[in-house]
Amino acid sequence: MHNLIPVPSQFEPREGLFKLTAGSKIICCTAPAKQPCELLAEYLRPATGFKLPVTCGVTAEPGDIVLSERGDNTPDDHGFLNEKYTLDATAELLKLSAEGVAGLHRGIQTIRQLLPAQIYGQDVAAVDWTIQGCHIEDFPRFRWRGLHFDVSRHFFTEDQVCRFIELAAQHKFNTFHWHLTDDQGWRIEIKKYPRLTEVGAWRDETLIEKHEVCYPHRFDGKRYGGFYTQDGIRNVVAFAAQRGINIVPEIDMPGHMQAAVAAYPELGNNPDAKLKVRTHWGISQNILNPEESTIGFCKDVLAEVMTLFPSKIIHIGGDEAEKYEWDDSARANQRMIETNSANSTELQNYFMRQISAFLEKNGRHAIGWEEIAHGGGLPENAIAMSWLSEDSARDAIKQKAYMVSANIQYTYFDFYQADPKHESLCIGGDTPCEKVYRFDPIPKDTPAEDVKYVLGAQAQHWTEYMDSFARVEYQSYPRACALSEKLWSPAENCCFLDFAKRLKNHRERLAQQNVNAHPLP
Ligand code: TNX
Repeated sequence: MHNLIPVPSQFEPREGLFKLTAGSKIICCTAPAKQPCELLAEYLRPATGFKLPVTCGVTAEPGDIVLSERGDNTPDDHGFLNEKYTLDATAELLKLSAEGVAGLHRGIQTIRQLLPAQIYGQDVAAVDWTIQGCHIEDFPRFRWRGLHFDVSRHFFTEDQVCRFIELAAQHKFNTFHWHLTDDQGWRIEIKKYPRLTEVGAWRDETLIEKHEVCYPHRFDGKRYGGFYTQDGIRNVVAFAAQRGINIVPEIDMPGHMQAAVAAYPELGNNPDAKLKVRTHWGISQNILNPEESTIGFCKDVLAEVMTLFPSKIIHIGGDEAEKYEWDDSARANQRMIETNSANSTELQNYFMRQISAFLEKNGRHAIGWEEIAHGGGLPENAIAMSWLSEDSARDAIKQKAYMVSANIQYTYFDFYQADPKHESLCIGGDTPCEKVYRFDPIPKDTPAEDVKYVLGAQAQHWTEYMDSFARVEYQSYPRACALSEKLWSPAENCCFLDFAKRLKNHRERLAQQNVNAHPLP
């Protein structure tokens, strides 16, 4: 049988053995198919040493790979594409056909997995590059299959972010949620507000050990930071697009904004406070003020974000905005009156609605952590990202609004995956791989006709306690393999024991790429 992860919808073994050789060609005949063909050639080259030509207008000969798509490349209102594909391996040809180019992106990852695991390696190896004959029909169960990555708490280079995305693509994820700003560092260059990165991208030092447990807090005394230039961001967006991955950028507001307030004190509630970029973890009580000018600042930032990210969906945060400052501030109380808000929660709702409406005016949709629905419901057309409980997911669905599950019980990969005694420090939790595999993004008792409101789900990589990329990989794999299967494969094909068997072989693919995967399960 096969060792595909995620498991395809349909797999039938067939007679024959397809053999890739130095003489193989990659053939495609539509313009959109050319890029995935070239990516496939690039993928196959390091391990095989073959420089497979990508050609058109020739007849396929034995040993060739043929890619075709039928032109279904129009995204839906949320930007999602048709990802269905069919793959046929025979003694003569390897044929990948799809409705659209997104299906080719998924299919070329399947081709790699069908080859010997050394295909993921770097050295030209003396391997028989054969694929057992088969017929595969495959398509995703959910539209949004995501991995979230916090690059504020710890900063990761463009190359590391690209590797994160490449590994995601291998598991047929299609959404990369890039958490670019937070209290501990602002990571995206904004031309109109240079101090966001000049000041906001750097903190004086970083907490050592666990937040709120070890008193007095101890710090490392080392200035820390970094950011992406707009050109750097464009490179990452292009790298992701080449793999059929959409990047949903997040600018978190009105909380998790201490780095921005440190850069521009007039955005805060106490302009004289001289706040610094936060050096420890936990929720900051220093949030944006609710002035119209501050909402204007957020719109300016998002205007630049929209020039960099083609995503139809933009994340506006909204989580954990503690509003002690608003409750205590005469100006904020004045704003409550001006905006007809009965309290500070309603004032935040007003804030989020202005931002969401601005995105709508620009042809995009807002997504926000579930708190964007507090104090007045979800803004029109906004998507809820449910994290604390299924109730928020159910509320969104009841409102006939779309939701994405980031369920804290199952999808927080900053949580422990094994006995804490033997693990490096994590924020807490207990989320072994097998538990991830038990996750279902559809809230219990969702009426069948409302299942369509569940766009999908994603795993969270909050990086307070992940200070290296090796650590990120350790937290992510193999749990991301488990999640990928639950989001891609039909529920009736998902069986943990079978997954665990396939994972044994899949680990060899990860090992070929030196992925620092956790040994369990
Ligand atoms: C809550 S989940 C947060 C993050 C933290 C995370 C740690 C969410 C929307 N906000 O700011 O990093 O917990 O698990």
